[in-house]
Amino acid sequence: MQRTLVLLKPDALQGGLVGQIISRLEAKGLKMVAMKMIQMDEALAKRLYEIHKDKFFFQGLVEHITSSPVIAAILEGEDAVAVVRKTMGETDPALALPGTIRGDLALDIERNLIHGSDSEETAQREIGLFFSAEETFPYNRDTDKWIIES
Ligand code: 3AN
Repeated sequence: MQRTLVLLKPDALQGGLVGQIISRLEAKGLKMVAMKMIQMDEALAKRLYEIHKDKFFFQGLVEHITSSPVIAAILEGEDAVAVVRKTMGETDPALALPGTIRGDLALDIERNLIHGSDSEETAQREIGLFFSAEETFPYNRDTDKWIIES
């Protein structure tokens, strides 16, 4: 089982899209093992996006992600990193396929609603930025046998 970090960005909250986005990830079968609302500060935003620190859009990215609270969650499942990325769709909502979160609900690359870790290694680092072990809740889901063949 793999874990990945998801952030519903300020545009998701402000647009009233949190429920729809979570609903898609839940319906896919991914298990939520942590979730909270957090107001990110500049230092946390810069750590999250440090890989983009030399890009032209870095300042706008930091300003946007700190402009309003976000919802942070850890999702668990087989290939959770790749599955979340597929469900999110391409970074640029104009290129994201219909049926994906960004393809259906977003229009602008700087307002693309959701962040999802891009590899297992990144996921571990990003989960550590947002959650302590005590904030994570492993539990059994009785429906798992109907979602996953073991
Ligand atoms: P993703 O969110 O699909 O993993 P990344 O990690 O390449 O995409 O980019 C992180 C964020 O930076 C994106 N979600 C988007 O908000 C912003 N971003 C990426 N590329 C561009 C770009 N060319 N112009 C403006 N913003 C961008």
